[in-house]
Amino acid sequence: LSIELDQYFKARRELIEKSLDQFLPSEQTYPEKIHQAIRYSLFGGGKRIRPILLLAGYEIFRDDLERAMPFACALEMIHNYSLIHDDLPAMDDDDFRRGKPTCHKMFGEATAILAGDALLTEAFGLMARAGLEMGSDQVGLKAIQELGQAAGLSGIITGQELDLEKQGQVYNEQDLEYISRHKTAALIRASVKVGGILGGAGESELTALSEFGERIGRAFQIVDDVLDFQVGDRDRKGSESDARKKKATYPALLGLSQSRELAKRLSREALKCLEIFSDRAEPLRKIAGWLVAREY
Ligand code: GRG
Repeated sequence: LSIELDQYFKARRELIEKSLDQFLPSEQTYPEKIHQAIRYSLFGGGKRIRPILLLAGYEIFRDDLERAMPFACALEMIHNYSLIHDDLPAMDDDDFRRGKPTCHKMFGEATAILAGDALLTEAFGLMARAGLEMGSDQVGLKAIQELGQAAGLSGIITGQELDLEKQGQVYNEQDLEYISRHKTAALIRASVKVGGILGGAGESELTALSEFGERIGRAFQIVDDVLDFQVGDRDRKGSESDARKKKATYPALLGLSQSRELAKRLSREALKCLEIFSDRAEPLRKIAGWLVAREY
């Protein structure tokens, strides 16, 4: 990771975390436990990749990052809801996330379910308020529509459903492509695209951003699988490995080197999609490079 990109990530994370803190009630708000559970998960050491991608898409067109911040934070809230619910005993049944006990281990299942529900619901409320403040312009609504699709049946829900159905079952490359496109790429694609929508991108620019996002989203999932396969999640996040859970993954089906090749190919294709943009898309290009080279 270059020092330059490292500093860029750090600065963006600080901005995002400051806004997240402002958009949500404090831990002292009554009844305290649900607010504690929400903040425990939301401020538990996430990489903030999705909001960083949204802002990187936005900054191709505009400099006023604050305007996009409610949407960037909403995205991170939706992502954290999906992680809290994914960790529940009825789903992946994980005791650890990011090296710490999962939300339900700390606060109980019922509160963890509610914390996830709250993050999802508040995310859409936050975007609607921000959209209204944008006046008669429809970009807010378009952004909400895009994230609604990615968080819904065209995205993480169906991806998660097939992922659960294929656990311990026979699967093929088509299944893996479906799972990675829906479970992971949908939200990552929407991140980049919503940045463009809010920035005022034209149709062909939006298509380019969307195709870029789809490819880095798939590459991100493959790299996640590869890292899990190499070191096992107990070392990386403190949770049970995919192999032990008999999950459908790229390295288990194709082997490590073919999986790495596929991720690299997707990232090369992704970079091609950005050729129509000036050097204002440089952060987005650097992030794409980092996503496949990352080791955490
Ligand atoms: C609707 C319950 C429900 C789940 C949706 C997103 C999802 C499906 C489940 C989360 C688990 C998972 C492994 C998703 C794949 C995407 C992925 C690699 C998530 C981890 O994202 P990072 O690495 O997480 O960005 P951090 O910890 O940095 O926030």
